[in-house]
Amino acid sequence: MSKEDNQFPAGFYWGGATASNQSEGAWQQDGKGETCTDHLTAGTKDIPRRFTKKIHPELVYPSHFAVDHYNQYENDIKLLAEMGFKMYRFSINWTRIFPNGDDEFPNQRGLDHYKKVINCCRKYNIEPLITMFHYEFPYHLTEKWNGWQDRRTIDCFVKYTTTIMTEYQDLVKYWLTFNEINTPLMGAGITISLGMNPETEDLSFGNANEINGAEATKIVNGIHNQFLASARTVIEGRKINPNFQFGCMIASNVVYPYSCKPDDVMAAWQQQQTTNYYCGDVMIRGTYASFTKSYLKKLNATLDIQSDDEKILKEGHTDFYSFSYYMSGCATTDMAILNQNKNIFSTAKNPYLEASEWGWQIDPEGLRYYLNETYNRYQVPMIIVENGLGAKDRLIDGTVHDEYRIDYLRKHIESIHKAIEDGVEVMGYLMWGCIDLTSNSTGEMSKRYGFIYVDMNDKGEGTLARYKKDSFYWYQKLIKTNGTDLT
Ligand code: BGP
Repeated sequence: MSKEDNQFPAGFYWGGATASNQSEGAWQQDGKGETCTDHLTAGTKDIPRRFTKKIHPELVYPSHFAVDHYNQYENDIKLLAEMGFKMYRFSINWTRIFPNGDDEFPNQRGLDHYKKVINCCRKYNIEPLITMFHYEFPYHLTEKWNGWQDRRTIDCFVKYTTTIMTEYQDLVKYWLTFNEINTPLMGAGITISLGMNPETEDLSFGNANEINGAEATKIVNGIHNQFLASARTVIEGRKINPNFQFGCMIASNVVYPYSCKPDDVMAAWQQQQTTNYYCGDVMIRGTYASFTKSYLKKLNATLDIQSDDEKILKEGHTDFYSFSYYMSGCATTDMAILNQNKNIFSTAKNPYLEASEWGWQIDPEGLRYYLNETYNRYQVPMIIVENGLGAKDRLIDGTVHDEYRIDYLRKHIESIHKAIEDGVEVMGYLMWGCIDLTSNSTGEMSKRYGFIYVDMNDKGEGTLARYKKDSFYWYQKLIKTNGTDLT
């Protein structure tokens, strides 16, 4: 691609993303309460993370230490600024503001902390993008009401979001209400996202086809309550500052038919509808998709829609579409193929694609496809808020030669450029885990994404020193040239 061809729109938001529970550590500092994620042990690719009701000192809980971003944010944001970041996405941890989720008054130390973080971004002309909920559910509300199963959780969430929107009304413009709101429908996040049934949590995904009956009813109603909480947040937010912009956040699921057999084509189409559009439609259009009835029937689930719900959803829809993109998969009705080749999102492996060390199949073309597909449906600005390669890095002489990561990012960014040429309105690109952090699915520190290496191992041991990888300088150059120099 020649340099002239590779122009990104002026004002394009280049940057990166993190989440409180995976980067901050300091899990009990300054009056923070416990989240469900604080109860998850570390796992590996083959050993699932476990939820423990009690915290056992001999076990490893990654969120307790992470990379100490809570105390090191100033230096970290300075490094992001050195790369030329235009936007930084991070989450506010609900339990730093309301430690139990249902407290009468907010925790001032939590509010002060995030004000400092936001001001630090502003100092470097970095636009903050705040995720209000990124798998940081107050454990107290899990014990009290089984999380999002209970409608009273909606009021608690709206109180929390109204508090932070009021507090930061002149400092923040862009907000995401719920991270990857659709993951429970893909078989993960029942505890960390919905705050339900801790003992059954399985973050290895892959069991979406088994969700049915009473379990499915709980999930669809839990998500419905999150839809309402999001919509009410948007409605309240617009009163606080009419310039606020709200985004949905969907874990994108690109599903190809495994073969051209019509059954496979239909299976792929249906999976894309139910995993992407079921939530996307409510969040962007403010209404449930037409296929909802047949989908609920298939799940044997009943959705409890009450009198004002539809009006609230309609009024509180979000303004832009954000999503994470890591991989694609294939759909087939042939259970032998599916079970033999199962991919992370209950899909079959694509024989044409390579995979990361964790089995996530790398497919830059799928990103162009997804951007086009989704934009055609919603016609609202889109932003990629997570994308990247989790890999084992080797620190040699104070740096990491991560050409594999540069190669991954380059191909995905080229694909975004093609989508822009196709006519898709793309606001920005935020690389996931711009500074190394703990993995969500496995809890490992050794699954690294960052431009910045952090000296910390899977057990939480290390100096926490930060080192710039080769990709750091590559991204710096790319931002400086607004995407024209991808070499
Ligand atoms: C998304 C989550 C992130 C992040 C990312 C990478 O699902 O929103 O929190 O962790 O996936 O996944 P992992 O950390 O498992 O490699």
